[in-house]
Amino acid sequence: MTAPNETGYDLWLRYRHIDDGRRSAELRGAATELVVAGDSPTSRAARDELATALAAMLGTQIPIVPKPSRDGAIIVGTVASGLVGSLPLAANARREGTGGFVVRSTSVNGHRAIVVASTNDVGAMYGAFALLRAIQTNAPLANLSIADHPRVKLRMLDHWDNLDRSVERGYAGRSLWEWSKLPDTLSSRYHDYARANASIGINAVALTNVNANARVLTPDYLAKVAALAGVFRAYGIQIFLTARFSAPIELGGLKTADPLDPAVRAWWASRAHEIYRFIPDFGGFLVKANSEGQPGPQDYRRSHADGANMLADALQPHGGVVIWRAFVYSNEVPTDRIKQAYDEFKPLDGQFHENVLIQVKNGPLDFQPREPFSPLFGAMQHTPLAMEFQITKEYLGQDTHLVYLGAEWEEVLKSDTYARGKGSTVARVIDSSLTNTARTAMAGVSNVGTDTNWTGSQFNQANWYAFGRLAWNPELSSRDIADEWIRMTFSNDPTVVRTIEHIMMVSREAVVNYMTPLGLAHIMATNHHYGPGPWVSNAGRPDWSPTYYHRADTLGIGFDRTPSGSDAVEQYFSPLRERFANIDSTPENLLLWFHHVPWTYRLHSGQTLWDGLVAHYSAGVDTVRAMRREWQSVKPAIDAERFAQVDSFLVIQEHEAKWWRDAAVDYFQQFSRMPIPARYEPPAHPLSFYLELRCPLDRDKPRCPPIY
Ligand code: BDP
Repeated sequence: MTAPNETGYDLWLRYRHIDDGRRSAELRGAATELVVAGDSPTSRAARDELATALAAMLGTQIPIVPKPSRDGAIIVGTVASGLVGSLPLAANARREGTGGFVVRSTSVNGHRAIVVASTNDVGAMYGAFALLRAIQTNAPLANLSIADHPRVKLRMLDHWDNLDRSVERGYAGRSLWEWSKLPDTLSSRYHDYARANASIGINAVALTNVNANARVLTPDYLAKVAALAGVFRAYGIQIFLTARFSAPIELGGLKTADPLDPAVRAWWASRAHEIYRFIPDFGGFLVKANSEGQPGPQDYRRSHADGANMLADALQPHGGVVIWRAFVYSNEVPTDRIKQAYDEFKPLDGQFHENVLIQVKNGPLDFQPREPFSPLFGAMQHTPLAMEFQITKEYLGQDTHLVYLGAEWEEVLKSDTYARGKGSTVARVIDSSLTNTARTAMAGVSNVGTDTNWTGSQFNQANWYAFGRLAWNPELSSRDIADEWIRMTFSNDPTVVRTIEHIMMVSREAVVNYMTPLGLAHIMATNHHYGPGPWVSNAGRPDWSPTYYHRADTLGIGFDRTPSGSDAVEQYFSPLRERFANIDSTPENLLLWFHHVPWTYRLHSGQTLWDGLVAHYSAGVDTVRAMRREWQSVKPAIDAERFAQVDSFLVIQEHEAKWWRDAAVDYFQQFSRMPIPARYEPPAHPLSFYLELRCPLDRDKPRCPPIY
């Protein structure tokens, strides 16, 4: 039987009818009636989700009753409701804290039941989603025993959405926020977006681009934001806005935005007051300042701490927080760009007010396919540091390339900073188990837009999903997360799960290989960041140019960041700094990040660096070819519509992997002057061909015409 076509709109919340007779009988026995305590908007959201999902999976409505009366009730509620039964269960639920819950197969008044209990409505809703996940992923229902809670308090999506509905680095259509129709018209997508986020524990969203427009802080827009907050609130989601640092000048008519100027401080205080009049549970501001031309406190010779603290003081009476980004670099500063965030922020450790978090990109450069973790993690132990991952794959093939980012993020989170000796992982900085800061946060730059499938491709949904799950618990394994997502999104068939999981798990190393192997970075085309451009040397400023990063010459390739070079290694704790400073102990996958390496250097494989570079580039292409074959093998189990979309994108990915590989190999060969080993295909075209390729001017989806 062929599966009915799906667009992907339903994400991982598909709740398809269960055809397997055994499983269907099991669920029928475990879900004879539904009891959801309370009538808050959040309890109603949980009840509606469960009722709709169970009806769809069973093919019949189950009764919603006020009290359990027979075997097989699903009972959801807070401990205070008294409905969720026994004391030990209540004690467990309490231990899980805010947002935490237990899901347990148990007995209530002599009847078999599944109980979802929490101390709070949002926790009970998360528990309901966890139960639905267990059902969708085929977990046995007779002995459920889940106790879980979020390890990170703010789990946030950052939308880089502009007020004209364009999306910076968005590859999935336009912005979801229909500003011109708000507040009177509420798109049904807002609700589905909130459900999807809540189902993975996301509890905050920044609606607007970090390259901010001050107008979002005006009453006209605040009324629109309040309407969105009205939809999101039931799902436990708080709204943040980006604050343009110069807003007091642009909106307030002041002559300055100096954070120490009393009039400026008063302006922000009254703006905050007004925001909270519209949105009483407003989360706070996300700020990009003195970065890439954005205004900031340094325009007035004040520090990042002065700027952040001024906004923090404005929000403090209302309980709001400032999330201040550490993504700063300046072309007036002559040092290695990757050192600058640390140089700026490390000296400010301890100077930020209590309601400030510093948001740090995972690596010290800019969301490249592979970077070492940012040395700020672990270095600022008196300041809450938020992780910033990029879900939208600006540098990793954007909408079309299949790249599962869970693997990348796991690598970052598991990295050991050695800040307090061995075991001081980045995850432990983020969840504060290492640093003990009261506030914790993880943010992901959203990949969501108006495309029917939300994220531009079916597999990009997995990255939204994985982000939420890792923000909930940074110790989760990306493989386990992939497993859940595949089961909910495609199928529980073991062969399908195994095959797709394999595709996903190899996909990240594939993209590293065909774009930037062995620690290369930032060698993509300028502006749109799509496709290879290692030859670019005039991208406006030196540290935007690929040649600045790869430094290929006839002697070798790579950026010397040892003490004899930029000494960026010095920003890491021992023993990492020594490990990275020494070419022999540097992990090979970061070799060219830290060293300028002779072409004839011997890699662990025994190959010369040049041969190894060609081997990695070729392996990237080969892996994509294998991914295509593997995808073909699951065809019978996937609906035609989604199958075909993924399949056609894999064709693009294979072409473009080869384009990347051939262009890079041609280009670097000019410097190595060594032959391409006979066992690898020669590039399809000479370098001049790639140099002359021009991508069409499509701002949203830059893509070169097929070239093979
Ligand atoms: C870079 C993007 C740019 C963003 C910037 C940022 O190319 O569009 O504005 O990051 O994070 O990756 O602020």
